[in-house]
Amino acid sequence: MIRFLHTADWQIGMKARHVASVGDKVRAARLQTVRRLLNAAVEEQADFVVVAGDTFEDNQVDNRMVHKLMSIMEQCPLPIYILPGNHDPLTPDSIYLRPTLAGNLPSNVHIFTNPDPVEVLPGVILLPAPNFTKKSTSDPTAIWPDISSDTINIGVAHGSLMIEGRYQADDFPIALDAAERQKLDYLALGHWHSLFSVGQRTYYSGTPEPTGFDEPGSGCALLISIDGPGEEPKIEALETGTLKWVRWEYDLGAGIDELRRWVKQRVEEFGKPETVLLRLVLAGHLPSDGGAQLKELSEWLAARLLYVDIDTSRVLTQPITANLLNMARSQPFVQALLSDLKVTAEVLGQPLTDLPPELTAGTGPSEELLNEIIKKGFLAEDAAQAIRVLAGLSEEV
Ligand SMILES: [Mn+2]
Repeated sequence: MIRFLHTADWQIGMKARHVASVGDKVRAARLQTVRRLLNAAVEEQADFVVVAGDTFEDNQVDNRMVHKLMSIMEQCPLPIYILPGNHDPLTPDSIYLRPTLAGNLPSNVHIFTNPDPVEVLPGVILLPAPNFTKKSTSDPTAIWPDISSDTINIGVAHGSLMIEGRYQADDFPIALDAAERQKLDYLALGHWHSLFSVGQRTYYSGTPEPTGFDEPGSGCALLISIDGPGEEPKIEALETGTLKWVRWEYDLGAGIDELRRWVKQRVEEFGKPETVLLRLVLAGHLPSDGGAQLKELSEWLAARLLYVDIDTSRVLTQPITANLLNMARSQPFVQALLSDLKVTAEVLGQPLTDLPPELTAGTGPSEELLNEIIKKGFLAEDAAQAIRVLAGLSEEV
């Protein structure tokens, strides 16, 4: 039996411009996470570690950061196999060709600089598919030679599985049956940041440390055990994340006091609030004195969490009805639009009750149009948002 750790998308040196004020902490956390996952690999008695691309944020990551990572890897007693991904491809300026790195690699660290199969243990073959560019329309796994099924064959690639609606044609598209076609026992993928699998043998490990607020299922690495050639791999996810990225949505309908209660209660449930980055997305109406109360809440959060961003771009600060009424009176088109939105929301079971009937007098959209809207996945939420946008415009006019 062999056992190895599959990880990817470390993105060491991440710029974290979206949370710039805590960028240093975010970068340090990524190194800490690498240390933790390598320790876990040793504790779990893995034979080696595979990093399936995007070890570095880009090919410009500074030498200081490179050295920090190398010294962490050097302390790991296991062989570590690194695949260049689309963030750190094998271009002429590749970080992997930089003399300070290439000339000082710890003896246990191996970079895949070509797609040749490598026998890492007797009877265990790694088939790497390094990225040589930032974008490509070719399947990176299509370059491997035929290989014997008497060995345990593990593909390592970085790109997008060709699932309709989830990939771009120039984003290293990977055939869904790549593992089958190549007689692989396991295909270790990188690029998608959330844990994801197709069948029993093709997995994205996800990033061991989330890079943003919209990466559910990230923050782990996979421990893979394979009994022998052709045997189904056993997969175990290990939690590795250092920081917690949280996105909450809240409608201000119940008032700011209720928001404050709701937020404080949820913050108390965090085991380590100082490791949490929070984006709180608000919607609805903010009363005229709401700004000061929100500021107070923001300060309360900032004192406890690592980072807080209260997103008020969907909030209406002015009473909208009068503006909309004026607009609707002078422009029949606007009135018809409001009417359509209102009826649509009602049909979808979420009536827009805060609009006066005068504003939305009308028959609403035709049944045909309505069916079309429902078919396209249009939600009442969108109707409410459309009205807010409209109200915002009416304030500007
Ligand atoms: Mn990538």
